[in-house]
Amino acid sequence: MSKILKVKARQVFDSRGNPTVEAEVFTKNISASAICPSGASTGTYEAFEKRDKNNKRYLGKSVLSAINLINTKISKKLKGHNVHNQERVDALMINLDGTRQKTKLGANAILAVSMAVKKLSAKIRKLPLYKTFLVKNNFRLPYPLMNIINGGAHANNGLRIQEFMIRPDRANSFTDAMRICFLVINNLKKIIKTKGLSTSVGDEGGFAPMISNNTQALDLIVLAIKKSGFVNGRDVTICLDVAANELFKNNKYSIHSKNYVSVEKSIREYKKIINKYKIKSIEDPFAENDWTSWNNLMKSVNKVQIVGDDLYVTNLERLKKGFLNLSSNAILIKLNQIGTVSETLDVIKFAQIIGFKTIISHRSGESEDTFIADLAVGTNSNQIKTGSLARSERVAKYNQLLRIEEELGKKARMNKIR
Ligand code: 2PG
Ligand code: MG
Repeated sequence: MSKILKVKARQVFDSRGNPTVEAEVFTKNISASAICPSGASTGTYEAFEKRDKNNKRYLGKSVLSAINLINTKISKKLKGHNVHNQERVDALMINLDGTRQKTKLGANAILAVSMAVKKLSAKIRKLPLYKTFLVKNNFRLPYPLMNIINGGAHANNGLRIQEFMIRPDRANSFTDAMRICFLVINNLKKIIKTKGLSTSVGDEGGFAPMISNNTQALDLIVLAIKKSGFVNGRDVTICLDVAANELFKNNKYSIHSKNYVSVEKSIREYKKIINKYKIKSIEDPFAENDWTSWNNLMKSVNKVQIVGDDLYVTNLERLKKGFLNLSSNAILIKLNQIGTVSETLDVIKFAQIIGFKTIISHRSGESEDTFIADLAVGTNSNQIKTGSLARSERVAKYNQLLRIEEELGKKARMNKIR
């Protein structure tokens, strides 16, 4: 048994330049650290992110109180416990906090420690991190859901939909998947340039041209796929994250244009773009409490992946409700929505038992930490969503997956997309 000696935290910065928590866990001879990410379009039911709202030195955004809690209360609580017993360590922190949404200690404090414990355990056992989750052999590489045009809360171009992504469905290796995405992105860049639009990127590395119409963005992507020599809907498919919480008012939605319209009309519009652009996946098509509309969409479409992000917030109770309500057929997994590694794994296990696809996801505020790349392989998750081929905090995850694929060698297999 390796005993935890202490936990130490420090304030570092995320990809948006905002303060975030890094925790370092120590045994006698060795330590490991992890950095907590942070979202912009967050769901109401997510675990609580603790920030020093009243401390103006960092405009209310510092995480010094969370760090102080790690250095004192959490460190004291975990001292002497077995670093290999992740569930016990996580339970100790959950109980120490004692609230439903981890408001006392902050999920950002708890998660950074939880991830660091997991990494330290792997390091001591001299195992690559991905080998320490659920899967013991027959590892599968996830399909990348690569975000290539940013809108919504992640850009300031006025695009209603937050993320326009591509998925290389016919790729037969992760290396191949990356090459396909690389080609489409480079062609998209050329097309955007020729139109006299800006090729600057948004928070997740996708282009953020000043267009405000969803179909304009979709047309650009279709063209880029074609220019790259691929068939849209077959080799490469278009996937969306609508983040509809942000587009919801008085039971109406402004998804397809600036006007707020009924759910029925929104579904009709969804069906039109699904058919026209051969869209294969839609995340958060409706708001987090609008269970009926989710179910209506599920009943109206065929062979489309419907993904719950803000709807489930990686929370087992909400996932169970969604399953019974037939709300979706896939779940987005974000560690900091729930706040510990153990609870995240419980959700993944349940989702896979009920036949939901699991998609491991980054946050819009990320860091150099590549934990989620290993998590995706270690849970045989079907897809990973971690931004575009731009911004090192996004590319770092893809690079880690390339390393894992190389290490698996002949044993490496892609997951099944269909
Ligand atoms: C999302 C995420 C990640 P954020 O909505 O899926 O892309 O965004 O981290 O801002 O919640
Ligand atoms: Mg989302």
